[in-house]
Amino acid sequence: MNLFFTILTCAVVFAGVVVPSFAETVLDEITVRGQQEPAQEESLTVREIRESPARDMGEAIKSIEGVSCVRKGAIANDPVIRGFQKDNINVLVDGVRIHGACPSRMDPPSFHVDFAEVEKVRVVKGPYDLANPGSMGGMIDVTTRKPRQGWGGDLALTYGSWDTINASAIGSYGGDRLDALLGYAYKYSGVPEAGNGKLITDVYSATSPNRYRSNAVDSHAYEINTGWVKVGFKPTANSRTDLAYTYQDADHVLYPYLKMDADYDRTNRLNWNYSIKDISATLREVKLQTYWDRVGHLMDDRLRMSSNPTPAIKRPYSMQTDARTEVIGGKASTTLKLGQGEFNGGVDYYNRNWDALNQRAGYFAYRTLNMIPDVYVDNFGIHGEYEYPLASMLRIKGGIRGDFTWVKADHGNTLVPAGTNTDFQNVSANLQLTYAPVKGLDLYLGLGRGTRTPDPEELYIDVPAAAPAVSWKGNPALKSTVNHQADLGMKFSGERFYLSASLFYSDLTDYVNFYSVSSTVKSYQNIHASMWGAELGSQIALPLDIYLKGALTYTEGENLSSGRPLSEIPPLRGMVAIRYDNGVFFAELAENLTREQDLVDSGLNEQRTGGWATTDFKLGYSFRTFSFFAGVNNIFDKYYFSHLSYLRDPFASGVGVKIPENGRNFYLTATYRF
Ligand SMILES: [Cu+2]
Repeated sequence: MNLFFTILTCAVVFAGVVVPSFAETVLDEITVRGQQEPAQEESLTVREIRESPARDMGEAIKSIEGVSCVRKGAIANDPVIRGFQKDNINVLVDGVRIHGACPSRMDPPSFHVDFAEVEKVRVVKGPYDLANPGSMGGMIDVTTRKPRQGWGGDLALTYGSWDTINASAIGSYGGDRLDALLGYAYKYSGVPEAGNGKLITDVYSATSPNRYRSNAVDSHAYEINTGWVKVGFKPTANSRTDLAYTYQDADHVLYPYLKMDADYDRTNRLNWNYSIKDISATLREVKLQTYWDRVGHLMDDRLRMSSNPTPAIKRPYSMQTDARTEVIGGKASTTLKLGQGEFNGGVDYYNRNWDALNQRAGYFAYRTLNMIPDVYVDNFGIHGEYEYPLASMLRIKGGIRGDFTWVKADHGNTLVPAGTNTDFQNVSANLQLTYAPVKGLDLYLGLGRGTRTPDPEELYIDVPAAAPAVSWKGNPALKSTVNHQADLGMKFSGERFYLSASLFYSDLTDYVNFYSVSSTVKSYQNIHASMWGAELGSQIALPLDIYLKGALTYTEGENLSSGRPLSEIPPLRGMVAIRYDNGVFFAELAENLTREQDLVDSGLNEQRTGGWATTDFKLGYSFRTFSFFAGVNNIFDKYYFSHLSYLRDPFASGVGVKIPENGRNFYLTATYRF
């Protein structure tokens, strides 16, 4: 602490003498967060994205109240909103629905967008997005960067502990009619070390079949190349069309949490948009979108001892899964000015295919098993929302959405025959009231009904195993989950501060719960569940360019059918940060605190996780179009575990095996903008 205050004092003196303050980025942020963002939404600002040493978007948005993530390796962080994860939330990139191919979720949707592509991340907490199917517990809306006016470019290079490299180059041109952007990103990392000085791959006993081979334990953790191009054209002054394409190739991604690692993960993402504005006094905007994406994923255990338990056995691997998923979709929407209010409505459609083939040695003799049996999901939806100012201090917004979903397995497995199908009809709706009795005070009430259909894995996955090993089976009889949620929010803000508080309660009918059917079978069941929680956030600008930030997040989930806690719920978490920032130079010290999680699902043998505190420090300096950032995370080299970052059977790589979080790590970033 003393060291920090010495640095801080030096910084204040140095900055006060040498550089005049010219930008007030953090103050702008306070204004946006306090006065412009709706109570149920949060965002990651451009500044936070620029400063963040995060390897991916999932890791970066952990800084938002109410958001955490599940980690299975050094990258591929999977966001969790409050207690909602996986298909209980939507993660969309420029409105594009993208899914991971891996049945063990090595590649969550957020993995398929490079952090360097990202301009803004908006998080909607609760069932308040009606423009997309399935935003039952919330939505993460990623907006990618657009070209700036004229010729421009951005170069960024981060180098850090364990040879971590985040490098990106973006070139763009923005004209009156035509604009274009070209980007490239390269990411690489060695295997991180935990606070105990051991590699995160070095967590297995000397006899575990899942331990890494000696030549793989310290191989690199991942290597990812991403390239993207975006071309825009304005046919008229009030219309625009653009086409964007991204290709991502991730190689050799280690997942010490699981029994296999990824050989590759290849993504294609194509997105076309057209919009026309100000058509008439009533017809304000019409938007059209079509997209296509495809992910191919191959994983096996060739880096683990299980692949070749004895030198006598010659085989490349003992298990492998070859998976792919593809989505094609389209949307049409319109904005109308009706009376004093505004109407937004539209229709959307998507088709998703998911196929995963599994091969295993031993009893299965490398027979190909239809793990996910070539499943097609078709979804058609229609939605409308109306926002109306009831009085100068009171706004009301309400809407409704209907969805038709058809699911069909083209192949069969030991669980279902080929041609098995099911369908769902769902209605989502919400009503939101914002009341501002005095300037600077906003009160919010949200009532929402959100739905989501069971996904192909929960319905039809089949991973048979010879007992005593555990089989993993889908449940073809699953129903859609319905979330009835109430949100209360309060925001108190001024020129130099904001304080926000929110409280939610969620009643979940037919929540899809993973459970033990018997000691040798695990599957999914519909249960009655509830979740509640609260978040507190604040940012304050003090004199002498000093800023304080604090956040607190809590969620509790209960399986009302069994009276047990829900599994994988993040524990109580808080953050406090002090920052000196004069617009040219900044220094920030942050303390992250997490309480132990003892609300665990004993039915899945979920274990409690202890509490922890870590300290991060960063510095930054801007000189003309150059910026430099340097930081150290987990300064005191704490050895700790995140409750969400390990999984249970049949996904877990061993009984009692937990993967620790990263130990002390340094990074240096240089950016150049022209
Ligand atoms: Cu995988």
